[in-house]
Amino acid sequence: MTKAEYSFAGLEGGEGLVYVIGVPFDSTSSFRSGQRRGPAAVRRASANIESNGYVNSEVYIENVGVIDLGDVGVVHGDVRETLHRVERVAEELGGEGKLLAAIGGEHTITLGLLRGLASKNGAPCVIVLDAHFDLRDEYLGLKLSHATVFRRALEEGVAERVFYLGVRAWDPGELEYAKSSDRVDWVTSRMLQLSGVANAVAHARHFTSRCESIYLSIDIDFLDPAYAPGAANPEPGGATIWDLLEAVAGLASDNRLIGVDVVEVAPQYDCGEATSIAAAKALQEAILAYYNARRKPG
Ligand SMILES: [Mn+2]
Repeated sequence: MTKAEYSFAGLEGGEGLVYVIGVPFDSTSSFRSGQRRGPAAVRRASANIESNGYVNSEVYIENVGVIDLGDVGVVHGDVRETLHRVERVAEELGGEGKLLAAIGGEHTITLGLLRGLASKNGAPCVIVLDAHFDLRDEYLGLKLSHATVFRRALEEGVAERVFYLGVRAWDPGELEYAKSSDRVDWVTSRMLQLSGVANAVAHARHFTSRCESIYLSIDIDFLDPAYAPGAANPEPGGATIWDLLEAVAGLASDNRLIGVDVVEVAPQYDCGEATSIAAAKALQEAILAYYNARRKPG
């Protein structure tokens, strides 16, 4: 691990309910790379916004017990070794009633996080906020890529089932795969707009109702490019910032949650740091929702 310039929410040390790590990796990025600078930008944003939530509006991040351990020492250009290192860190930090919160980096890092957490806790069910399925068998000749993450996770058994919110752009092959698997289900971005975020969250909760543990993965391209111009693979027709925070709060309010990540922020393409701030706010909301859920009896 290497020390980061800013810590998440500007917090230092203390008793931990939540561990934060950064994974500054972007080597398989195929369009607008630069997600290696995501952790620094999201932390900087998190240290400069107010510490209460949007939904969890009367709870404050400094009361949760967040420990930022810095960044995983990634190896640029070597996805296998980087995932191996992420896996070891996740295995060490995961479980025992703690929440692991990771800041990417490209979406590929989620595979390392799931491998590590699954080896400790068993495979979680994964809820993904994303414009894309990331279910290709291979992409640009690579089996390990930001576009294949959840195909590998399902095959390896490190994700029990996967539910997507906000998908709207796919390759015919991955749509076919998604339709043929009873371990995959989704609400498209269009259905989310038409039926509302509360229905989408209820659908996700139903699909994961029998799961022992939950992992929440937030690809910032879930948001419309209007709200997240600094996404690495922006796709029109996405969610609003209000939908993002409502969805995150609804899904993370669950004491089965063992991990959360926010990925795919490419700060060089950002405008006015809007994307980094949205990512920081979403991760903060997830942590506050989890903290609130843990405080409730039963
Ligand atoms: Mn993705």
